Amino acid sequence: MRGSQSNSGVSSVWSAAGIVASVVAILLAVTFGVAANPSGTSLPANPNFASGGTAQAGAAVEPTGETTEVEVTMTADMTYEPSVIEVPAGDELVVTLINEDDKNGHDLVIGDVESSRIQPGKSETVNFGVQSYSQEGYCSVAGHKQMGMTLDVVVTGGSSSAVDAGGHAGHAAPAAIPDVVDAEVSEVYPAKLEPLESTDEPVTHELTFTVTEVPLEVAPGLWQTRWTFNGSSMGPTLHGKVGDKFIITLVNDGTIGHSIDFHAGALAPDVPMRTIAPGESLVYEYTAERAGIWMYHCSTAPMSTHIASGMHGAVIIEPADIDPVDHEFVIVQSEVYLANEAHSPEEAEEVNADKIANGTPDRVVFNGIANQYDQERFEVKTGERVRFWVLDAGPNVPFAFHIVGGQFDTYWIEGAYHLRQGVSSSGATDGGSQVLSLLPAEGGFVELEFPEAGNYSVVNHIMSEAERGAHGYVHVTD
Ligand SMILES: [Cu+2]
Repeated sequence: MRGSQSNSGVSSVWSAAGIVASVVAILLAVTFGVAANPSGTSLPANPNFASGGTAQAGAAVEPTGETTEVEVTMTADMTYEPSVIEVPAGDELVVTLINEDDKNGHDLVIGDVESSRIQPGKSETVNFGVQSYSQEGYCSVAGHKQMGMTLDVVVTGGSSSAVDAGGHAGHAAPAAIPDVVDAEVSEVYPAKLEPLESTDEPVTHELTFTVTEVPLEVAPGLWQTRWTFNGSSMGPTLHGKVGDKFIITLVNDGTIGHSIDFHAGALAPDVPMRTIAPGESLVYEYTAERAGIWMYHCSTAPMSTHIASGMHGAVIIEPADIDPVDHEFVIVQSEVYLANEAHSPEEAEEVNADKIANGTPDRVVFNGIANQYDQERFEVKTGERVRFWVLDAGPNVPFAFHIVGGQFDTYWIEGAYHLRQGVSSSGATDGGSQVLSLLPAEGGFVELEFPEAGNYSVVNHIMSEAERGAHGYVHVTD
């Protein structure tokens, strides 16, 4: 839907959606707080969120000393079978979980009890304890619950008022996660692009992309468990020219299924873009036929979650006659959706898939880390020619790339120059450009010279996104 909006309209649509979501969340909380739905067994019920007190009253149930044993299969369609478990009130619930999804790890959370992440073909028996009220169980792998991987635990014979009406209060829009005062990014992602070695011969690029799931810094002092290509805040930048061949070996060292989709090569996606299970690998081969700054990303569902977790990057295929410059930098914008306020790797949690679906990022970032180029600025000198390669990896937020105090004399987007060293595509010589406007997956480059020494802000000119971290500086010296 957002893709069809003009850029100027997007920011207002965005904030309007945010306001609507907040109002709806508040209304829900108020409605349920008053009505205290007496029987709705499909509602999530977490006593920790109880606001009306009804859940606590209903939760006190005599243990029967009996055990209800159930076998539940986890499927590749992101379902549990059966999807409803009936348990007499006071029984212990023991579930044998069998993962029949051949690509993904899954788990099951019921109340405070969580199974381990069960790998394809494996099973595990878990005691979820005495059941006193109906509640929803779900898979805690980021994005899976949102894809429908839930089941209902229906407690029979107990107090019918056991369902916690306050559960919805826990879904109200969370408070913004604040910046960490005086924190510095421990490892800044290098934005500098080295020039290609000059050869007219096609080059073969052979690389291994290893998928890992590791804690990384996403803003100064803030951490998140990221899903990565090769362990960094975004995947490596590949750089070549038309005619070059790329042979990428994808190795899945994660705990769930992953995949890769390179926009830089045209091919049938069926086989090379398939999801592979943990421990598996595949080889993805393509030849670059067209110039561009092409996105690549994990294409395993839900794709928004995999992209927002860090599984994206750029392939730069230079146009054949590109002009020489003194410096080249790469900026890939993406969004960060935090599940918690983690100030250390140990506290880090996976992405919050609800925030992705609601379009409420905590941070909007360049090369995977908010504000990192405020700390390590792009260093250039007056009069030097500088090229910025820019890509919007999304998954959701547009990118109005702008440099405060700068004007672009060269503007190339999605395969074509609109302006080259001050000459427009229609031959005019008096035009200039202020913003490179990109929707998710679009890319291009701009060039400019800086007229005098100073500090020039690099921003997403959708200013709320700049304020969320899509900001850096060019430091210009004489
Ligand atoms: Cu993935």
